[in-house]
Amino acid sequence: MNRIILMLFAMLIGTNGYAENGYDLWLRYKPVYDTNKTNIYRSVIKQIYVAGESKTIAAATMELQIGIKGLLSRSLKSVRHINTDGTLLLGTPITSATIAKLRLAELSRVGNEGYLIKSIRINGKSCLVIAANTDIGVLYGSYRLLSLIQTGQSIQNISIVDHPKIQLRVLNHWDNLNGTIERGYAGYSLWDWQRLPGYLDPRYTDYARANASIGINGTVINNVNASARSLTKDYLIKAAALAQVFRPYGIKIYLTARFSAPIEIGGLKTADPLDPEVIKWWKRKADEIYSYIPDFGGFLVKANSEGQPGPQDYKRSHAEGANMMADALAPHNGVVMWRAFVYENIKGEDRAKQAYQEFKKFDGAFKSNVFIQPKNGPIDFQPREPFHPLFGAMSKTQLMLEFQITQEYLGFATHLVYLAPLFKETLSADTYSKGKGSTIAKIVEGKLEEHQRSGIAGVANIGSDINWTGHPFAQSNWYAFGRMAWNPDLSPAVIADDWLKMTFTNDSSFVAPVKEYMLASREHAVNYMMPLGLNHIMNLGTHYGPGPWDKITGWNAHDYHLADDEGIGVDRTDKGSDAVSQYFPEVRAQYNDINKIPPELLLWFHHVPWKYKMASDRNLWEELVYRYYSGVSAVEKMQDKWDRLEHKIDPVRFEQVKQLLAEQQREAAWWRDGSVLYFQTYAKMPLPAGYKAPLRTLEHYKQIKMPDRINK
Ligand code: GCW
Repeated sequence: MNRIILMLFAMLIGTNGYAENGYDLWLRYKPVYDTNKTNIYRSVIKQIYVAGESKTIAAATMELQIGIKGLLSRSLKSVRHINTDGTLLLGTPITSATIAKLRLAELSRVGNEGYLIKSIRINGKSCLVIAANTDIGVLYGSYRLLSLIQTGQSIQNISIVDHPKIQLRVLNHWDNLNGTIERGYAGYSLWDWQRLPGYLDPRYTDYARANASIGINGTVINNVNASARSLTKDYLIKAAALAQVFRPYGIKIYLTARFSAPIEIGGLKTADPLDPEVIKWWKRKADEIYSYIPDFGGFLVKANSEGQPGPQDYKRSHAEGANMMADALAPHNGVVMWRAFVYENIKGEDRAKQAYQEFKKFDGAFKSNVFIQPKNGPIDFQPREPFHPLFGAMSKTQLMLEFQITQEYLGFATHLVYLAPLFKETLSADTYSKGKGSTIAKIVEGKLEEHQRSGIAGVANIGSDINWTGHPFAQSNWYAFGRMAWNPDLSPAVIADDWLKMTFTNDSSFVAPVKEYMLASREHAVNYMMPLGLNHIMNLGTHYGPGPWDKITGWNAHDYHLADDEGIGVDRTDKGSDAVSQYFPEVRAQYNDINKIPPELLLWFHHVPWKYKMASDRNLWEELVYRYYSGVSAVEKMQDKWDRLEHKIDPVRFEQVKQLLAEQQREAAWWRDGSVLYFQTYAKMPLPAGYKAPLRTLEHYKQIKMPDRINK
């Protein structure tokens, strides 16, 4: 009862006068609470002088007006000349003679999307200039300026020069035409196909604002398990309407292309990529798409994977399939993003080796507008995987890295798991392909092998929920993906810090402890789900909750952990499946050697005896138990921590997170107890002293069914 009254009260008043529902994401623009700072900010920005007429410049101006109004309670006067100190000047050397006259040398370094924000005296007046080579650069600079104020940083005497390190920074929506989302945990699809193109939901603009604010410049709006219908005229017109909303924000639309579309919607008898009719069909289709969407980005393709059609259906290769589509798009500058997530549903070769085996041989065979898109790890977005061996192995091919922002294997929208440390782990992994320092970040940036194009993708966690992502903290994963796509060198801590301040409060007594937890949260989840390199032991139907015992046809959970009376783990060394041979010698030597492999990847590469002595001095069984229990107790500690932060943020989001943490704790304990009891049947050792035994039997945990939910 008390809780309900509290919630109602909160809905009426909230901390800042009204309830916060999370809709505004990190673009809340709440008043700066430090009056000194407010006064300084106000003296630096008194009025705005905008050069340029485009919709993008209008979007930048609108954002600055809304932002400054919220942050500094000031309506920015728009002027046409610099007549006082405190003028914010926006534009490019093309749109503004004043900016052209400044001859800003930095602009030669920022490319098409970068910007500079600089304090400059013009005509004796102190001004703040946001300059770029393009209007999009000006828009990005405007968001950056607002974020400086949102996070309480100085904007006096500044000089910031920034530009993205990766060209294509793309969200992949796994949204179906019927409104459901594959692996989406925040409600239904944002795209209202029924009412498009006539009705443009204002959410589309807010979606574009949020993405532009973190530098995302592309979106694949439909599922990789694609429907050919999305390429029909009706749907292209709808997609074109979305493209029109996104365009001012620098966001291009891409579509997934079902390989068999020429048969399904084209009336052809085949989709053979070498068939002249098929080639003609895709060319015409591309021309048609560009007639509706002149800046269309290109196709994302999942071919010959998990039952999807592809060139191999006609005994043609991935290269022949991808190149045929690339030729159709090339006259329009479109690209093909061809996924490397392929494996046989029937058990045979080690699944971790399959993508490399299928793709490596085609290195150098792809057209210049093709990307090959591997996931971060060789199996499937598991809580922890070693990096994908294709990185470094295909130096003549543009590789587009795919992360999963939606938490398919990391607690859906129920668990607080901050993914930036996972992203960072992959980006900073050293492949040694060209000697020490050949990191995945450099490969993806196109720097290491000097590719013309570069790109990175993230499977979106966005849906129709009022706060976009379901869990309030899942917003941080969308945010972190964008920030790291722009600059892979950023640290997860800096990103968490910015996000917390913009999303909740600048109060350091809130930010510091919550940030600390966020940074460790992924490791905690690994520990209570799949520690020590274990993977794919979730319930195989729902992908939720523990299921190391699960058996379905084809691959079953046991194949991924291979527990027996001797030990546990999959031998992928040169004595086992030899997956280690797909890595460069330095990495291979480390992974192959049980004494050199980090414990976090131990059971991915080695089958290890239960009594094996770990560096911690515990034996393997004890270490496994230790990790499962420490994962759960970390969540419990976070619950205590969170309770102590009650009045520091608005009550609605406080209460939401509190409830979700309680769910997370229950489910973490379910993971721990089910898994420990199951593995104990092989290890045949008691729980080490000091651990509380699970309350129920293994049979009980095996029977737990995940409650129904939409879009699982
Ligand atoms: O992780 C698996 C998911 C599938 C998904 C597939 C893929 C879109 O369980 O739902 O299908 O990966 O990435 O293609």
